[in-house]
Amino acid sequence: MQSVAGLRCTALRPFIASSRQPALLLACVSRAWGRERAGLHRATPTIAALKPSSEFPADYHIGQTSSVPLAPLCPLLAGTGQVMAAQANYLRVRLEELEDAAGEVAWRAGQAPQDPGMPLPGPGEDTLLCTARGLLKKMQTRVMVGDRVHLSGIDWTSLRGSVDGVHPRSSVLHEPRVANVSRLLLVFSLAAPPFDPGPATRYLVAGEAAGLDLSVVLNKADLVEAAEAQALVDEVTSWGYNVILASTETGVGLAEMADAMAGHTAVLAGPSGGGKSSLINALARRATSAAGVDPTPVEQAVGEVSPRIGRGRHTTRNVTLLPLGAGAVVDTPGFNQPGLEGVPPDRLASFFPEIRARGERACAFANCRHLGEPGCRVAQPPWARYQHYVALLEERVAAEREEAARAVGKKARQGTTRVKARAGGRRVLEAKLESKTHRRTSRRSRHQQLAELAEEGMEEV
Ligand SMILES: Nc1nc2c(ncn2[C@@H]2O[C@H](COP(=O)(O)OP(=O)(O)O)[C@@H](O)[C@H]2O)c(=O)[nH]1
Ligand SMILES: [Mg+2]
Repeated sequence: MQSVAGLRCTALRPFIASSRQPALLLACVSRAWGRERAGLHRATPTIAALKPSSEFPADYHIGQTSSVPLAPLCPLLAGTGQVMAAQANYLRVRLEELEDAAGEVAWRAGQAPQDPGMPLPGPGEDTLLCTARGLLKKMQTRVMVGDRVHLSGIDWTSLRGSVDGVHPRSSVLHEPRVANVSRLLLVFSLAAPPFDPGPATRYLVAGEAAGLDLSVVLNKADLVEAAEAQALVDEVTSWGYNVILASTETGVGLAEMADAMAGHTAVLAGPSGGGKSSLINALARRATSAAGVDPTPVEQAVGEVSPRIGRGRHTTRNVTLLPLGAGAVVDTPGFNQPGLEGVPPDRLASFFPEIRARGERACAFANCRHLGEPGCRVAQPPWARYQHYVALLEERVAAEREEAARAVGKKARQGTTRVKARAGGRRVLEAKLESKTHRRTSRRSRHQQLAELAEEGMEEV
């Protein structure tokens, strides 16, 4: 084990310091050799010899690369992270844990490693540019933003790695499309634009329907009188929500928001102009100054990828998780006025805390819609958002009826007879020729349907 001619000096640099860890050194050297052999980069024989280390395996010679397997070579180069962004074939993954040789967690983000000699990402270097391994693609496992993924082949020099597994998702949000969201903060401004309970209720119902733990942020507290702000805080609190009064101008409420989001993958949603992006920037500035790192505006961190990674700017159309302390946050530009398509009329009541508190099951009729039916315990006595409940119920009932009518029309169109106009305005029913529905499906479209089904199935995982 004398000669390492042909290995790139840079590939070895971080690991020589930790040559006490033979497995790590071994992995690094063989990985570099592997790439050399694959012709991925030209030989730069900068290091002629590596100091023999007494702890280095005696039977290992750096020249004998053929006996050393390639990545995932060394468990020390493996770990777990969260997908922050996905674009084309690349995933940006923020490292959360690194594993030791036995596959045990040896380091967690924000903590000191158990072994002080362990090489760790430098400040701002905890995000790796990764590709999904071929096996994952073969199994049609789609990786989503927010996914917790297993990484192997982590290369500190180029800040790259491979995703070789996806951990089970705790939740999947469809708009924006993010996995593992554990907290929703709905941001409304108290002024400019003023707070309006009607549209706010629509957001709250959509949030409840998504089954997320939600809080309400009433922002721009600096623009209204303290008494007015307090009155609105009290009103929304009386609906049954946890309310945070905030302002990016005065900084009020930022600490409370940071507490609510700590360690979570959070989504900020609400009407455009409420101050979501401004709040995220203020929170990011707060987090970075608390950590003693130079404050970096989030927009910059979002818009630009590290020059070391060498990727371009992410467009705002892509959902991106922004790192925020120990957690991450998703800004939602352009998700205005949720449509509530997934809310069936008979479930609407369960998305109002006021109705839940009144015991919706306590009405005389189990299918009571709370529109003043005899024995209804919800419609009376009057409560603040009752009119918004009724308006949304009417909307959902009408939408459902329309949908049912469309389905009937479709069925009629698919029937076996059709109306044909004859001379003199006579209309006769005529048997339909064999329609497309009864034709044999081609093998090609059968295969395509199967592939689509399999894909859907994988996405549900
Ligand atoms: N006075 C005041 N203005 C704010 C506050 N937060 C945001 N704004 C302003 O509100 C406007 C919309 O903010 P933005 O963050 O883009 O809202 P978004 O659409 O929800 O992301 C911008 O002009 C901000 O400067 C606040 O706390 N106080
Ligand atoms: Mg915004």
